[in-house]
Amino acid sequence: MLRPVVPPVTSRSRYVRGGRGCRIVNLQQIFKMPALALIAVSAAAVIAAACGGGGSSVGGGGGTRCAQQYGGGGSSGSGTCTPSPTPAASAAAVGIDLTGETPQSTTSDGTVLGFFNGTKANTPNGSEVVVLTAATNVQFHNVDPTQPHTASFLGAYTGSYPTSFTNTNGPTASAAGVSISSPNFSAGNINPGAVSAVYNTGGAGVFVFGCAYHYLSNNMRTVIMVE
Ligand SMILES: [Cu+2]
Repeated sequence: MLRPVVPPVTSRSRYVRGGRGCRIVNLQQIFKMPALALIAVSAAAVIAAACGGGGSSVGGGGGTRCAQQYGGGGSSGSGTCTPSPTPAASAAAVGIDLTGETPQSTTSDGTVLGFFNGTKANTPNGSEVVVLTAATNVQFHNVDPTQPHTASFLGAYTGSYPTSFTNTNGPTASAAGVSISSPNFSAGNINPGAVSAVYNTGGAGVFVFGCAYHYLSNNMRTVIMVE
């Protein structure tokens, strides 16, 4: 003789309110309880709407739910949700390093030191003129193992380097997104191994950049060509 799956009402109510002793493991039991069933269906709808992409009329605006969940909107949904790919702000990398570097002579931009294209880690004598594409993202990477640096704008390159460090921001970082050739732009203090905010390369030009800490003492400087 089969025993009934659903316990009597009295024991069911005790199960629902039960604390640690409550053990409801039978799905059929769960879905026969109206309140729990409603919660379960709602949760399923939320998960479907959040992760199922467009076209669902159940949740209405599934993408929004997902965006809220990942944007810190405080959703209480517990389902795993794969966010639609948010394009990472790709940015050209400008490496900074002084340790192990020696001044490099260039054909038309004088002697440069401490800046280079990309993020080659602490490569001796990697210093070079930096070339960037106009109106794109750029980020400064300090790959120096021991020393903090800045990348600070010192004006257009006119065939020689300023004899003094005139950038008034120096260790103070400019706001993310601004043009690196805006007046007194500085990527600010960048500790060893750290990166700056993402900035914009702005308009074309040939610009002098230097480190606030080592411009005068080491001639740590370069030309950044934006083209
Ligand atoms: Cu420096």
